[in-house]
Amino acid sequence: ANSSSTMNSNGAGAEEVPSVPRSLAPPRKVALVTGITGQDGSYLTELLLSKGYEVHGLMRRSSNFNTQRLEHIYHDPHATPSAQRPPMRLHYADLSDSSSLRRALDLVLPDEVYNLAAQSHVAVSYEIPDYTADVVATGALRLLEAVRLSAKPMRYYQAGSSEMFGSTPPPQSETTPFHPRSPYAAAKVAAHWYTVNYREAYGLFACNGVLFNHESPRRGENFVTRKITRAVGRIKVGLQTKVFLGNLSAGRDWGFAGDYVEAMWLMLQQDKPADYVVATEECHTVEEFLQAAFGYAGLDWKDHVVIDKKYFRPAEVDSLQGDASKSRKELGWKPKVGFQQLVEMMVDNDIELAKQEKVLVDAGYRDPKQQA
Ligand code: NDP
Ligand code: GDR
Repeated sequence: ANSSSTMNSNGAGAEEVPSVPRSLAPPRKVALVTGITGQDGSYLTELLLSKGYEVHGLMRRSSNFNTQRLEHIYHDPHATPSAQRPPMRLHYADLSDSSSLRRALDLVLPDEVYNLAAQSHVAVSYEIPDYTADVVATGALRLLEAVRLSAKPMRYYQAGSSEMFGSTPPPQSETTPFHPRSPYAAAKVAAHWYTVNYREAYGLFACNGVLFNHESPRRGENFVTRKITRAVGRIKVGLQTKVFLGNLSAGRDWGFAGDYVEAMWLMLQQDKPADYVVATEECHTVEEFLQAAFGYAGLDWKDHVVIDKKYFRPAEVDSLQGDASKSRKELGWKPKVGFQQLVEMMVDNDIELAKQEKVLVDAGYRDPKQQA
């Protein structure tokens, strides 16, 4: 018996199924991904499957289905023979529960572990600081400890963040001092140093990716880029007229998530473990993002944006712009998607989504005031 589980035929639930019979499967690398249901988890899963990996994801229990970003990858085991299904399995676990992490590692015995799970919203981390620290910092420590105690050697990737630089001015590189400005950022700094410590103390192959903001059509809808592009789509088709935002002058180095997961994988393929900054090396303000997104849709953002103080943070990170020269040189990594292309990709996606919502609204199946 084992605890492996998958989505049901709606692609959204979870139920008990037997694990992949290893003896019958061709030899392939095995990866374990925490946070598989998130933006990066879904892109990383696609990348690893395309490289021939067997991918195991850890998902937390939720009262709602939380597997929407994986629906295009998942095949119902009752409808599709196992030989035709991608080698991907989901298991329940939680970063706050060390026994679940140990059990998952013992069951899966991965070659590579990608720790992407987090309470990843900076503003929300002020509302739930204990929980954020528990999952982001202590969660990483729990997983590192489980990896260390495992009989099989495993390579470990830690999802670090440019938020760790906080108020230290740009450009920010691997040698820039951290000055975190939120409970989330402080917890990521702790996770960063736990990872360095496990590398130095136990010789673990453990890497920190210090990734600057990366976005996509799969970005959570309460991060500023997606909040803006969702609003552009809905305004364009007449489902809303206003969007409420906070600080428009903050600068971010925004890249495409699909490019960034490649850097994660590259880090674990090197001869030696190290830490790497991953960034486009360009900074744009939230206002510039507004101009690009509304402008692309033929709209003027000033007609639609209302400033609401509730979206300002107790402490802001004013300006982030990475120096990714180490990743370029040592990993051979560079971003493929630029700022304008990223904005257009997200706006195109969200106009299409809004058109689908509009059909439901026009047919009386949906209240136009209802947010997505
Ligand atoms: P998301 O918020 O989209 O995904 C976070 C994932 O973590 C989700 O799968 C979520 O599950 C899961 N999760 C949350 N809490 C727990 C928990 N207690 N136990 C297990 N899983 C949990 O984040 P991204 O994909 O954007 O980011 C991935 C990682 O990279 C995060 O660690 C983030 O902090 C970090 N990061 C992100 C950057 C970005 O710009 N996107 C930049 C730098 C770092 P559920 O789906 O159920 O919510
Ligand atoms: P960030 O992303 O905090 O950089 O963290 P977010 O999109 O939340 O904020 C970016 C900037 O936009 C400003 N802002 C608003 N932000 C949100 N969410 N909602 C608003 O209405 C709004 N108005 C203005 C913010 O003040 C901020 O300056 C993201 C997350 O993915 C982290 O997990 C990750 O570590 C970092 O990126 C790198």
